[in-house]
Amino acid sequence: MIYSTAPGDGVGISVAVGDLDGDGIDDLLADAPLENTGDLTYFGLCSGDVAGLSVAAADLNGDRRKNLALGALQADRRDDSSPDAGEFYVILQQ
Ligand SMILES: [Ca+2]
Ligand SMILES: [Ca+2]
Ligand SMILES: [Ca+2]
Repeated sequence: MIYSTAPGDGVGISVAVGDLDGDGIDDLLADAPLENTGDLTYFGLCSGDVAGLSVAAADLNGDRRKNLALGALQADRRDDSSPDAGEFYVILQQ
């Protein structure tokens, strides 16, 4: 069982399954998009972006390994020019 350590974190709102580390065994990703206590950090994203409200695992670069796609509903664009316009990230493993 996966559970949150703080009320309102939203653990389980978004989940994805896919072999993210290439070991042949599917991995489970469960995000906490409403977490605001600093227990979860996405480097490059700001507090309040609601990162992880949507997640997906798929091979997006053709290397046969699943990549993680992550939506940040209330992100403001990299230059802060569009408040709450949202952003979308793809994480490519090395
Ligand atoms: Ca795996
Ligand atoms: Ca891939
Ligand atoms: Ca925002």
